[in-house]
Amino acid sequence: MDHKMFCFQCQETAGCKGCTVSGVCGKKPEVAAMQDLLIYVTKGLSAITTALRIEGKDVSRDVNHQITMNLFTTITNANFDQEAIFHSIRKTLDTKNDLLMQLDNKSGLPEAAYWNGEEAEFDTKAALVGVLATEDEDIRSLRELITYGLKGLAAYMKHANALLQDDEEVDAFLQSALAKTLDDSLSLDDLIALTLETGKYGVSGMALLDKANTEAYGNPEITSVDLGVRQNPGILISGHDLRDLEMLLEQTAGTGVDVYTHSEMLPAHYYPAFKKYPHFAGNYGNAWWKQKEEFEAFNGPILMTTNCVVPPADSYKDRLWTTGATGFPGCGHIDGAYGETKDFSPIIEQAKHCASPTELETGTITGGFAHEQVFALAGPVVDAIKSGAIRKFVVMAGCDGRHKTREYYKEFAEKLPKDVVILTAGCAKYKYNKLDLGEICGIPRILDAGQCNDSYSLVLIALKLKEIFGLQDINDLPLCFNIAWYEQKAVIVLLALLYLGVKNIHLGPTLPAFLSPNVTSVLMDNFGIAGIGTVDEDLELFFGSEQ
Ligand code: SF4
Ligand code: SF3
Repeated sequence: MDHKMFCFQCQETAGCKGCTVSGVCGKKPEVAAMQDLLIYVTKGLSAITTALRIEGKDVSRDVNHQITMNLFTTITNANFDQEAIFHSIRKTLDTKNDLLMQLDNKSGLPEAAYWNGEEAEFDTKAALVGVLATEDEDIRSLRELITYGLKGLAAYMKHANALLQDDEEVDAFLQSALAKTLDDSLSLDDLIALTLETGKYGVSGMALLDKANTEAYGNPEITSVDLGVRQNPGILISGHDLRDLEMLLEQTAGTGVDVYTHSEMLPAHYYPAFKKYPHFAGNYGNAWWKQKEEFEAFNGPILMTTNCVVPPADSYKDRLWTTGATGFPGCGHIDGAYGETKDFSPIIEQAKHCASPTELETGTITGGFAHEQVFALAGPVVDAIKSGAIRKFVVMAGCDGRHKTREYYKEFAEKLPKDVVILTAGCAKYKYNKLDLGEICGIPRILDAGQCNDSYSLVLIALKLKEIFGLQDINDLPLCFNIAWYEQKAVIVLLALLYLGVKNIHLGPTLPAFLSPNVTSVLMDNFGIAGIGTVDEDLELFFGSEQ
């Protein structure tokens, strides 16, 4: 079948409008179609689980996990494997049929709850249920904004689940909100309220993940991370899943194979629990979008635990492995159910026959400024603010990406007034984390809290400062937000910030294509959301003309 696609969920969408022929990310139309259908049946399943809860019936943990896994699978740069997505649809239809039979009152269920097509019908159905199935552009915009936020939330829940932490209340909300995106009776105002409620649960999801990570691995602490390489062969681990890293470190211990982090796995070095592994070597390379050249040079196997996968070159495709929600056709995939120990031995065996990594750079970078570590530094930080040595903080969290316009963030960091400190989290930091921006009273001018989900740490830090300074409103702090976004995890971070009442967030390098003009106006009028201008204009806007 000839596939037409429409996807506009990420910042790099074609022409800032939508990918219609093939994804800029490399997603093919047939994969996009299966992702659309997977979202549709997952929404149908969520309508059933929501109705079951209303009848006072339990929804199992496995079903909650199936739903979050389905959403995670459709995040930008997670899964390019049509077969794998096809199986997830099949499995979801089976679960849906089982649960439908348990429901007494089926009135009011959407068509997606009933649809149970044969595999031969998947393509035809997919073409009818994509983003454009909602005709009104404002309703579509809000439905997608909510859905993308829920995808980000699902990803964070999945990471917490991997550490055996669950929150039924978050799953119940996530499913009811998914179901509501199919409900034609909801008005624009209802959907705006649901958007903010999604942000509220975004905070809960990030809090759960923070608890899961810190209970399992300790509180991040200031750490200097090596950027160079050693002599042994290595395995490069990328993505966000710390439990996968732990299993890999356990299984590589004593094998003569070193483990290096890549992109969003860098902050793993900040956790005390991972410091006990002498073969945990350092961080290799940069943000996700440079992986073609960097994975080539690494020489050993690469394990992608989550987004962002870039479709690999043939030269290293046999060294690229996926696990969890990720997948790429032709690459090895390591399975592992909830609570199971994954078997990474095929990757370790492959590594033993590979050359050691080619050195890309040398030196170190410093990070680990998550909430507890910054609270421990509260005295000097508060003194520096009171004395005027630190004039302002700028939150530059979020995502990196390949587009040239993102050079803005490097230049912005370089030109910042010398009394301004950057708070960061997520892979956005790779635009400036290797610059020497110096220190203020011993406090580095770039404070990296960790992964994108650790934006939660930045919020806790802001709330602590608010308390210390006795302020009523978070917006009265000497703090501004200049956030870079790319995929749907950044959407839930943004919604969480809006829910917490943060105003005047600047979002770049472009505003999301899925925000219609009217929805954009609502966000601008109520929250002061804005795009970015030139570096000089924005520096003046944030810090005044004297800078
Ligand atoms: Fe296009 Fe982004 Fe969708 Fe990929 S995820 S198809 S680049 S909008
Ligand atoms: Fe980066 Fe993909 Fe978003 Fe977790 S790894 S921040 S883009």
